[in-house]
Amino acid sequence: MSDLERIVQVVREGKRFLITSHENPDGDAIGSMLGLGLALEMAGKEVVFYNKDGTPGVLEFLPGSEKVNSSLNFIHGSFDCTLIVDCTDTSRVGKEFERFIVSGRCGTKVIVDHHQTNKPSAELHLLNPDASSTGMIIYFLLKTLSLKITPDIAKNLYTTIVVDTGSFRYSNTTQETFRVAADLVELGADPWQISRAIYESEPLAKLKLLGVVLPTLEVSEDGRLAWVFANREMLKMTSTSREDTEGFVNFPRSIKGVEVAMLFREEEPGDNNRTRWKVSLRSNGGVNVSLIAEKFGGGGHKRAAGCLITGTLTDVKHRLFSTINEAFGWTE
Ligand SMILES: [Mn+2]
Repeated sequence: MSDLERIVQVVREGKRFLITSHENPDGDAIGSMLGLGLALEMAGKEVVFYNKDGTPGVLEFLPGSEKVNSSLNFIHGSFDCTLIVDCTDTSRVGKEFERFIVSGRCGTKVIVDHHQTNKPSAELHLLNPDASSTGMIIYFLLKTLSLKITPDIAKNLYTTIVVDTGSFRYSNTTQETFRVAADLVELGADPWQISRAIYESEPLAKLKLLGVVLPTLEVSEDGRLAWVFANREMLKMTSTSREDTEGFVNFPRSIKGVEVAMLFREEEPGDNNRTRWKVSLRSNGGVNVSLIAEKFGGGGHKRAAGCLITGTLTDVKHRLFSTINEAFGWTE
């Protein structure tokens, strides 16, 4: 039996499901969780939604977003099945979830994802690196299961596609993307309402933050690398939080000739009070930045990846840039 056949069986037979995704969830993570979970609820199943960081404010417009728990403390009993979406590695769900796995209450663990991986960490996997979003994989899974896609489910799944394709602009946008999106619009997703909610509902403070981050823009001598950074001081100064840097990496990426763009975001200090930087990497297509992120213990896709590096910004940049130059045979 294939994994897909077994997943269909586990989902049909199961009564109680836990659905989760990676920390710092984006629109694909939350939209996939809700799109899948609402469909299971419609089929009469009990579903518990869990994400360590809850639903970010910008995604609260998603139908069902209030159902997402940010703790497993109050969850009793065991599940028949745990579905982990938009995430290949259970450690990215967080420590609380890893303890939950050890407690043996997860039932069959299923990973549904479109990230590239060599070692997924569950019993069953539904992986398709060619899918524009995890929500697209969920869409086909719901079809296979003959589950109805209600307007609320359509809104969630359509959102996963919009955010992961950069509004149908990135190279992961295919004929199929438009076909599925068109179907979801027919089923009740409103493109204008969704793009307005995602892209044109920015808090003023986020634009103030952009105003202090953009002057940090630099380009390497050969013009291949470009980056900006946001330190904790800037966040404090503008009363913003880390999630407000979302999308900033697109500014260095938009420069003509740039092949790899980066956003360095200062995180809470780690052990020994050492500075840590969350690095978002974007490729304009020629090179695979997930290879770079993996070298620093992170991961992602060919064109979008991330990792966490400890050290001063100068040191972190130096290590990262030499790794990039070496990996792609570019001379500094
Ligand atoms: Mn995704």
